[in-house]
Amino acid sequence: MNQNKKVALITGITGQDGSYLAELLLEKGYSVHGIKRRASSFNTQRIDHLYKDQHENNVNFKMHYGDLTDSTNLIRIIQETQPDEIYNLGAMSHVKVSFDSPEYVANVDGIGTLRILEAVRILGLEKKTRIYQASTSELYGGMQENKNEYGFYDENSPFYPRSPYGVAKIYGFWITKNYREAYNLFACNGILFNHESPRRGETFVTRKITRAAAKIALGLQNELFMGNLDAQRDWGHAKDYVEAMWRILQQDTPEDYVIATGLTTRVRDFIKMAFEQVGLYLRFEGSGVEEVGVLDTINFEVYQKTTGNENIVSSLQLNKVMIKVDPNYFRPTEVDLLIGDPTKAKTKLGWEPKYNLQTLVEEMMVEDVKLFQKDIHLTKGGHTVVRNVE
Ligand code: NDP
Ligand code: GDR
Repeated sequence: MNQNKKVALITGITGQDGSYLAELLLEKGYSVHGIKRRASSFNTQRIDHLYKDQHENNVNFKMHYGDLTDSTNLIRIIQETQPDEIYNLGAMSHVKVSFDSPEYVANVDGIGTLRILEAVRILGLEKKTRIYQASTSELYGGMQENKNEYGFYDENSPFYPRSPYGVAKIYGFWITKNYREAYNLFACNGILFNHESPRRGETFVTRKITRAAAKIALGLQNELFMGNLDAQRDWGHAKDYVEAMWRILQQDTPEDYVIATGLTTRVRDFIKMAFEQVGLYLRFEGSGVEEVGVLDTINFEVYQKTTGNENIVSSLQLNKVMIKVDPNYFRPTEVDLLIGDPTKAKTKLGWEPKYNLQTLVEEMMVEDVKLFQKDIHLTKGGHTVVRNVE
């Protein structure tokens, strides 16, 4: 690795954000180290394009096996790499799944953060190493009375987490703040609202929808089972949000920042936007969208308009029931509405998102249509293509 470059260590590098952040830091001339978990099959699809033969000169991207549950491993990797910046993005990040594995989530998402902070202290790197902690809008829990006077969550809004994930992350938030105050560490929380992309994990709601819309348009799928269609989220693009992470660590003083778009959208409206990208328009059976209750079983009708996208749509049986609400996707406690106020980030960090929800949905749909068109070609060529469905 090149000795003169700034060094970054990313936990969670194989995830959505880790992959975009690695790209950004390499573009900025960093040497990038990432921690990946050992798995029984390949888990590096999102970063394979960054990988270089380690025997070449000046390789600036290196992976290390590791896990946030293993202090010895974290201490060793941090000692070896001597990072200027650590981005702690590793987490079991699925809110619904956290109800199934609450102890594991506490260990990884909560205590894992402590392990990183302690490793930096044990190694005497307090003055050298800056730390970014991936905090989340799930800390607010959607408590409407805790929004600020303008109706947003900001850096001063109280927390009220509503899942084992949120509770584990609140430990991560406070231990980061505590180590900053107790030991003068340059450790910051980015309180990021939902952010998505074509690389989003397939079981999060936006990607589940864009994949399904693409498959339905291509005639590969007939039905989509969803959870709470009335949840509202402040959705941005992951590429914009990793830029904010980097900016947070370039400041003179360590502080916490909300990163959000300031707009919120219902899940059902995201569905409509995604389907419209492939020329499919949704309406509810016998009633307008607004009249349907949250927990009802809902049947959608799909109809087609002439939009110029007809070439994508194939063998679709119109007016067939396509989308149903399955209570299995409901959470024991739900976060109904999130909307963030990014004013501090915009004024202090000079952060400005390049995407809006429309361009985000367009990009995700284009990529998912391409993905499944490729599958169709492969299948026609006699190959077996297996992709999991949620
Ligand atoms: P992903 O789920 O896409 O990625 C999570 C990453 O963490 C993966 O690389 C995963 O590895 C790794 N990981 C999981 N468990 C462990 C472990 N025990 N030890 C080490 N690494 C582990 O999440 P995102 O990229 O979307 O999010 C990045 C971070 O930001 C997470 O901490 C998330 O909680 C937080 N966040 C995300 C938001 C969003 O909307 N995306 C919003 C706010 C916060 P593997 O690939 O092997 O599973
Ligand atoms: P979230 O994201 O829980 O906000 O956490 P997710 O996309 O899973 O859910 C968003 C909302 O959609 C509702 N929903 C469904 N969700 C999923 N996954 N599948 C469904 O079928 C479905 N139907 C409706 C959910 O109930 C919820 O209200 C994400 C993660 O990235 C966290 O790691 C991060 O901290 C927060 O965003 C900010």
